[in-house]
Amino acid sequence: MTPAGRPAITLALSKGRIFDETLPLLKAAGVEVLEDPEKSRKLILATSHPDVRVVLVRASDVPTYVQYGGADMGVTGKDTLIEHGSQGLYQPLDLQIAKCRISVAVRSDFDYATAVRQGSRLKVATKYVNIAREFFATKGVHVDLIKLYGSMELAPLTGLADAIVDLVSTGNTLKANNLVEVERIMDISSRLVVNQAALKLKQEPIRRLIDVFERTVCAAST
Ligand code: PRT
Ligand code: MG
Repeated sequence: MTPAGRPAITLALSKGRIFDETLPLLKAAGVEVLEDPEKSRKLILATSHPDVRVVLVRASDVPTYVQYGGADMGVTGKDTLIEHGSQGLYQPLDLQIAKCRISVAVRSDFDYATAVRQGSRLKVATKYVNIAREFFATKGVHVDLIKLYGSMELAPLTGLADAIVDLVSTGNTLKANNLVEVERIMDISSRLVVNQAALKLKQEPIRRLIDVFERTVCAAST
């Protein structure tokens, strides 16, 4: 509760692109974050709105925080939601931010099409094992999945894997590492997620934020 007796709202964000791209939406709702996460070491950031605070968590931890009520709301990539599962999360809005795609990439000298046609078993390194498993199963391609937590681009260069499943935005990282995108699995953007109990208990302030975000997203896309 705030000193005024109103329910406070905690919003979980991850540092970097999600934080940066959520700021204009907050601003439209009259909420300014009072500290720069790149400069401060604080994990709880006050805002200009006495009832709203921001907590900084790892991108892949946002759904967990919101699911268990450590935060009332959060912003998280569709990739993270699919990989993590979205049980118990209300997803009212696609915010159309932090856009990218999830793709399959291989070394430019690797003949992916022939390997697939011949039914070869592929070694695939990824952070997104569930998305990759589902994609290759649907395609009827046999894969050995290798779970990594970062720098996926390195795997084909070192012989750890034939292919990677990773996020691509400009494609510059692939190009710099002599990799090529051979399949586009799905387009990704970030969603607003809300704890279902919080939505009932703090309905009014949460609805108000959702409404402003929705209007701002709509205005930006027209
Ligand atoms: O970095 P950390 O391990 O802490 O966590 P994270 O990688 O999960 O977080 P973060 O902040 O990097 O990404 C959060 C979310 O942003 C992701 O879950 C996506 O929904 C979204 N997003 C949008 C992206 C990108 N674009 C993106 N380009 N996330 C990661 N990337 C990576 C990409 O994988 C590549 O390695 O950025 C690199 C550069 O991409 P190019 O193609 O522009 O060169
Ligand atoms: Mg990252």
